[in-house]
Amino acid sequence: MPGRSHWQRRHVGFCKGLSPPGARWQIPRRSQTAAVGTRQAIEMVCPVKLSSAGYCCIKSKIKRQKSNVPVALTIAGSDSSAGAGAQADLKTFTALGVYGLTAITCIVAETPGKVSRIQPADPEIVREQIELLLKNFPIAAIKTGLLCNAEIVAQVVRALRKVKRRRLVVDPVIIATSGHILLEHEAIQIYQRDLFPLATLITPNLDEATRLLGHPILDLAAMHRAARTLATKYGTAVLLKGGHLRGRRAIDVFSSGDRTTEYSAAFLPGVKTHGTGCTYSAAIAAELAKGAELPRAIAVAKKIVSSAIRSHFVWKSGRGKIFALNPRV
Ligand code: PXL
Repeated sequence: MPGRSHWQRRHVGFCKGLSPPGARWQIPRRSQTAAVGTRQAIEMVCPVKLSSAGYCCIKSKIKRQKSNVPVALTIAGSDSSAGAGAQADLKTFTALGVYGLTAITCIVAETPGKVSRIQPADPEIVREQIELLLKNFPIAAIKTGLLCNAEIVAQVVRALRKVKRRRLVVDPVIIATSGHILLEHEAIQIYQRDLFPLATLITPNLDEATRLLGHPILDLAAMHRAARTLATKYGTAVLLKGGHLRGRRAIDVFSSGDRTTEYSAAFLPGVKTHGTGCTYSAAIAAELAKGAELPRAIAVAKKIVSSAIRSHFVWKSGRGKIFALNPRV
């Protein structure tokens, strides 16, 4: 039915089987509106007078229709500048054709490069958001971002333990690109003891891995060793992001304990990125939600991040330039 709106196609399609051959369809004008599935909406397009049974039959068909768009949940902070946090995750999910849900852990007042203030959410409301969403949506993958404090990490662990077939990407957001410390010592301990073992994948950057291992990681060989050590230590797969080494290529090292693999892309200098880690882990979660295996999900996500940096936005601001990633396929 070319040229007809989704609304028209839906109702006309359902009514057609019930009408006599040659019946003329009433296609509503744009100004005529009625909610999808209501009796008024169905009568507006149907060429015959419907009996109650006919109406019920159409209505139940409309009700039974279900979407097959994959669903992913992000448990993360809100970044006012929308380059990182839950906002970045939602943009990435949408770019990859995944329906995104959010459980907000804190509100961060910031612009790229400067965190001004962080207001944590009540840990109970964080858990309630997650549990409510898990009960009501077919969530195929979950990612965590900034969890803010020890109480919130504990509640997130409590909610996630109940998830059966868990596809969970944990981005251990400890330090912002600006250098701002985002997580205190006690929270990091709960991550290590309780959250990492639940994860399908953890995605530390070099600063975060240094904090977890207690020693600096200075070159690619050290990255391979560190990725293996972290995978063994926490019993989960690890993607150690090397973007901060500032070579000609941005190389990440994946380890699932027994072997390590490199994911490499050209390093793009001069773009002051903010939210690359969030975008990367969200893209991995989105691909997992679509059914990809971990190595393929990482490969696709790496391409998305590189493209988001390459096609960045830039604006003039009072103190120079302001950059934003542009996640798209
Ligand atoms: O990029 C780390 C990060 C994650 N999540 C939120 C943030 C930031 C950085 O500041 O604000 C909400």
